[in-house]
Amino acid sequence: MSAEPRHAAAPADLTLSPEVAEALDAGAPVVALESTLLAHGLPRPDNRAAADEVEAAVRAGGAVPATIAVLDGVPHVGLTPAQVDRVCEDPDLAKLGVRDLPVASALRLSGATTVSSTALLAAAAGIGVFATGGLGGVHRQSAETFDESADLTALSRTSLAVVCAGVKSILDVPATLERMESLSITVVGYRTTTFPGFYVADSGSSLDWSVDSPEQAAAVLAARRDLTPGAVVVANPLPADEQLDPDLHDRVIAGALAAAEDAGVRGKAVTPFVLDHLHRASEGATLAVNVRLVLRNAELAGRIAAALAGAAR
Ligand code: PSU
Ligand code: MN
Repeated sequence: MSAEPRHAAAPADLTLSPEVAEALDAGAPVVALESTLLAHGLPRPDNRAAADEVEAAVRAGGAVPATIAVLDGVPHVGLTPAQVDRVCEDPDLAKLGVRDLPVASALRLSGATTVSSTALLAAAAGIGVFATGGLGGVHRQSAETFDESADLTALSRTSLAVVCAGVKSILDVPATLERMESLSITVVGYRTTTFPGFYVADSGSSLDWSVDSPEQAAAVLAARRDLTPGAVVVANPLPADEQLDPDLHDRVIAGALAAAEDAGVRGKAVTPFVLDHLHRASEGATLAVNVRLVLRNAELAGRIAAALAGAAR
C-alpha cells in the first residue's frame, strides 16, 4: 500500500490507486464504491456504463471515487479502467464478503466486494464515506433459513458513513431495522424520517432521526467515531416521481421470490438471482431505477465526504 496504513488490521498488500492515495494523504474527500453491485447486481453490459456513471457522480459531489475489488488476491482501492472492465466482464467473478477475503488473498483469487468487505477495506484505507444501492439484511423467511446478510455485522464494527436507499426491498425490512438496532448501527434518514424502500421511496417503516445536510451527516459520523466503532447509515430515498411504480414493485418482487424458492437458490446466490429476475420481469424498469438510486447516493456521498474533509481542516 502506498500510503501509511490507517487501520491496525489493514491487509499488508492493500493497494491504493495513485489518485486515491494522493487524495487521502492530502485529507481530500474520497468515497468508496463496491463492486458486487456491478458484477452481480447489474447485468452485463449495462454494468460497465453504470460503473463510469457512478464514479462521475462521486466527482460531481466533490470527491474522488475509490471502487474496490480483489484482483489476483490483492485488494485494490481505486481501479483503472481496465480493472473495472475485468470486474464488469468476467461472468465467473466471485462474490466476496468479509469471510471470503482471506481465501481470495491466500489463493490469489479475484472477486467483487460486497457492502461488508468493501466497508472493511475502505475503513482500512482510511476512507470515511461509502456509497451503494441498498444494503443486505434479513431475508423474508429468515426464521427458517437463517439468511441474514453479513453486511449488518460488518457495519456494526466498521466506522464509516454508508449512503444507501435503505435495504433491498426483497428483504424483510422491519426485521432488518430491528437487527440494525440490536447491532447498534446508527441510522439516519436524509431529509426524511421515512425509511426508503430501495426501488420505492417509502418502505413502510419509519426512522427516529434525520439529517438535513451533508454537514450534519458528516457531524454524526464524527460523533460516532468518537464514541464506539460502527457505521452511520444515511438512508437517501428516491423522490416519489423517480421511484418504481409501487404496484409493479410488489407484483414483480413476489414473482422473483417465488422463482428463487422454486429454483432452490440458497446462500449468496439469492440476492443476485432475485435482482436479475426482477430486471427481466419488469422489462428493465428495476434496472433503470437501481442505477438511478445508486447515482443519487454516490453524489450525496461525495458531498458528505467533502463536508467531512472540510470539517477536519
Ligand atoms: N446494492 C445494489 N445492488 C447490489 C448490492 C447492493 O443496488 O447487488 C449487493 C451489495 O454488495 C450487498 C449485497 O452487500 O448485494 C448483499 O448480498 P447478500 O444478501 O448475499 O448479503
Ligand atoms: Mn445471505
